[in-house]
Amino acid sequence: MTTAEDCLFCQIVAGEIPGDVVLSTDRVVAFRDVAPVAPTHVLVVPREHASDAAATAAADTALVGDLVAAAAEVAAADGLDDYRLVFNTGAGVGQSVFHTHLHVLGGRAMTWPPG
Ligand code: D5M
Repeated sequence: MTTAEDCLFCQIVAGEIPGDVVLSTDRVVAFRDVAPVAPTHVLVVPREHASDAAATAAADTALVGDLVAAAAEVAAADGLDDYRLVFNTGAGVGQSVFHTHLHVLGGRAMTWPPG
């Protein structure tokens, strides 16, 4: 299990490793994904470490709303009317970083269902 001490996104939040930060509040930080899969690909993360969105919700339900509100700000700043928000939850669906993060994806056409 990833702990706050060895967590990549905690280190970005703390400014210990660089991130292309586009929004920062007392509760959340948003930075551009290092391997973008769309013209806009931003990750919105809580400052407080938790392994996934459900764990964040269990600890602080309102924080999930803060993540979504920040995602909407990021999308608006990039001029997006249409965008996709994704919380991958579990390695089986592609979660690779075990610090809650909300993907903000936009700027190209997308299909449904996702792969
Ligand atoms: O998404 C984890 C995402 O994190 C994945 O799209 C790559 C991104 N990533 C990994 N390292 C970094 C750094 N250092 N900066 C920015 N983005 C990064 P998941 O849903 O867990 O698969």
